Amino acid sequence: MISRIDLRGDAFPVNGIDRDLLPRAELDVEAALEKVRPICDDVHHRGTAALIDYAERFDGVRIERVRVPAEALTRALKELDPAVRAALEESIRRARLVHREQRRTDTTVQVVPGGTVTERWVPVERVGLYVPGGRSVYPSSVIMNVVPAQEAGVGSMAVASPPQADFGGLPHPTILAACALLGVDEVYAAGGAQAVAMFAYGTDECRAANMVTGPGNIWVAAAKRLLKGRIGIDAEAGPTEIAVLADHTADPVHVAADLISQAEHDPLAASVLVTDSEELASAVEKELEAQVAVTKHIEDRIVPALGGRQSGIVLVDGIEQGLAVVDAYAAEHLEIQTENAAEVAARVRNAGAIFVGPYAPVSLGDYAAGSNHVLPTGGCACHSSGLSVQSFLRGIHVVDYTREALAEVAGHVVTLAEAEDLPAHGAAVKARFDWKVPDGK
Ligand code: HSO
Ligand code: ZN
Repeated sequence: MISRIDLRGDAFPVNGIDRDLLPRAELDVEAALEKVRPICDDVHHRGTAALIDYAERFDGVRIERVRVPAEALTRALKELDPAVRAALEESIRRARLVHREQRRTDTTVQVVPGGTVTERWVPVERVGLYVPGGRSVYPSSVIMNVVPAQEAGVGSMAVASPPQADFGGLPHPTILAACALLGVDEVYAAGGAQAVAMFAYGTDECRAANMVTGPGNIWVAAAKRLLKGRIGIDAEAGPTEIAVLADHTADPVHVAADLISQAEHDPLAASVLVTDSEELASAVEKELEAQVAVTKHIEDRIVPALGGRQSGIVLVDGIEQGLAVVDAYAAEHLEIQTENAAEVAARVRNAGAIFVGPYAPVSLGDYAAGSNHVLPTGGCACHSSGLSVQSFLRGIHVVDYTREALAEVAGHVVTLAEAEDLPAHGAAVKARFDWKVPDGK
């Protein structure tokens, strides 16, 4: 079901791992761009009317308005299963504990007497938070988007999630209940590229936002790529990924269960095991067969995900090589199931989130570790991090210099301005000190 990539012996590349050697989903966002462009333009020009038409076309339900009425939110919370409510509340509590600590304090550096630079952290004014609702419905993603935005101090936020035909054209009731629990009262029944366009351009119902965050399918990713600049984005977010770095000490039952857990999301989801133990590899292969047979979502998601070219078991000679592989892969989620797992984890450079040892499965992080589950995919973990309070803050430099402090460095500024052939830059400094304005040569 899952293929092997053997990098042992001479097969291990001496000049470092080329990412193309490793399994990864091919997601053609560029091709999707052409399809989402007219949709985004249409939302730009026709606003709510366009969103209503797309709800009918893509979500199979005719809606009258896109904004979810307040009563629907209150009702969803009232009717929420108490066990689900308790679990969501605990997830929120833990996420708040972690994200609260990410708040930044302004710093002022005195560069010279009379010359300071302050870094002031200012939250984005208004954000749109996208919560998928197609193949699966993720109230947990409401928490992972809303909590960091709230802890950052974002003043205005709106959630969008696809309308569901089974629920009278509203987003899924559990999504609505999660919004209500978090105190978010502005919710829209909009999905896909059209939801991103709604946040980017605004409509008569929904004021434009400065930024849109959250996971989504390829259409959401394409719309983010298309409208980036007009609106800020977090990341394009592709199908979910799990990599497990494991040695002979790992329990194959756990490893297989964790690989399946993320394969359950999507036929394009990636499950990768990196190990130096042939024995573990074989045991995991056996376990995968056994566990897949008795789970849900087998044919439509798990089998294609595990059997796809994006998944595989990578065999290496030792954990050193394993570390090189997982760094090159830069997984969204990386589990370390080895001897001295914490020490091995400390050496990892590239991962969206790292799960250490036998009792930190990715599912814990998906719901209730306190960590965020909106993480960089597709290898982007080598340059980006997951959603956090920081995602919603801008650090503004405030430059405050006295006459004396400027005078002290004026000569250097003028010299550099001249070196760059920008004499007017130098003149702006000279003008403050009765300096002769350059004659333009
Ligand atoms: N593993 C997904 C998040 C998620 N899992 C939501 C369950 N619900 C991407 O990190
Ligand atoms: Zn998950």
